Amino acid sequence: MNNPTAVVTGASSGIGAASARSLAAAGYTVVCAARRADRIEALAAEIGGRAVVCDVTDAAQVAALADAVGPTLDLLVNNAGGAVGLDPVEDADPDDWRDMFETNVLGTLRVTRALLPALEASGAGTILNVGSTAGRIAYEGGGGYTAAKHGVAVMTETLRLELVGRPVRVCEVAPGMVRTDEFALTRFDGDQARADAVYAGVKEPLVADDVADVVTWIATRPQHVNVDLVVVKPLAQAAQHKVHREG
Ligand code: 8X3
Repeated sequence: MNNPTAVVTGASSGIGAASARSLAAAGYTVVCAARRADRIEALAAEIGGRAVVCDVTDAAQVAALADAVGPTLDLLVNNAGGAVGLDPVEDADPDDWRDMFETNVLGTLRVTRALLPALEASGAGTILNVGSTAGRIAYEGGGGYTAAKHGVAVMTETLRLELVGRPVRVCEVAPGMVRTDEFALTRFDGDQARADAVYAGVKEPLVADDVADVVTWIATRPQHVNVDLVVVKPLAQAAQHKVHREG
C-alpha cells in the first residue's frame, strides 16, 4: 500500500491518540477525529496527519468526517467510546446507559456506515473496532458498559459475515486493564481516588501504547489475513476478576 490513510476516532487521548501515533510511524496518513479540536490539532501537527472535529454521536459531524476523508480510505479504527459509572443494574441510570450505547455502539455504527463506501473503494479496506474484555464477560456493576461492548463485539462479527466477498476486513481488539489518563476518571465522573483504585497494586497495567501496537500489527498484516479478534490483557490480569495486586 502506498501512502495509506487511516481514520482514528476518539483520537484526542488514550488508545486513540497512541494508535494514531503508532499508525503514523508505520506510514499511514492519519485523520485524527475527536471532539476536542485543540488536542487533535496538536496531535495531527505532531504526526503529519489531519484533524477533523467529530462527535460520533452527531450524524451531521460524522457525515462531515466522511466528506473530509474523501473517496477512498484504507483503515478505520473505531475507538471512540468509554464507560460511565459502575452502578448495579437495579440502580442504573438509563441516561448513563444511553451515553454508553450512543458512543460505543451507535457511534461505531454511524462512522462505519459513513466510511464503508470509501473503505470499499480503496480495494483493500480494514475496519478495526476497539472492543474490550468487557465485551466477552459480565461483571458486577459493569452492566451498561459490558452490554455496550458486547454490542460492539456482535456488530463486528455481523459485519464480517455481511461483507464476506467484498474487499474490507473486519477486526476487533479487546483490551483488558489499560491505564490511561481518562478512561477510569471519566467512568467515575472525575473522582481520582476511585479511578486510582481500579489499578491499585497492579504492577504493570497495560498502557495505551501496548494496545496501539496491537492495532498497528492487525492493520499491517497482508490484506488476505483477517485478524478477527485479539484479546490483550496485562500479565497481572488472568481474567476480568482475577487480578494480581501487590501490597
Ligand atoms: C476496559 C476493561 O475491565 O474496565 O475496557 O471493563 S474494564
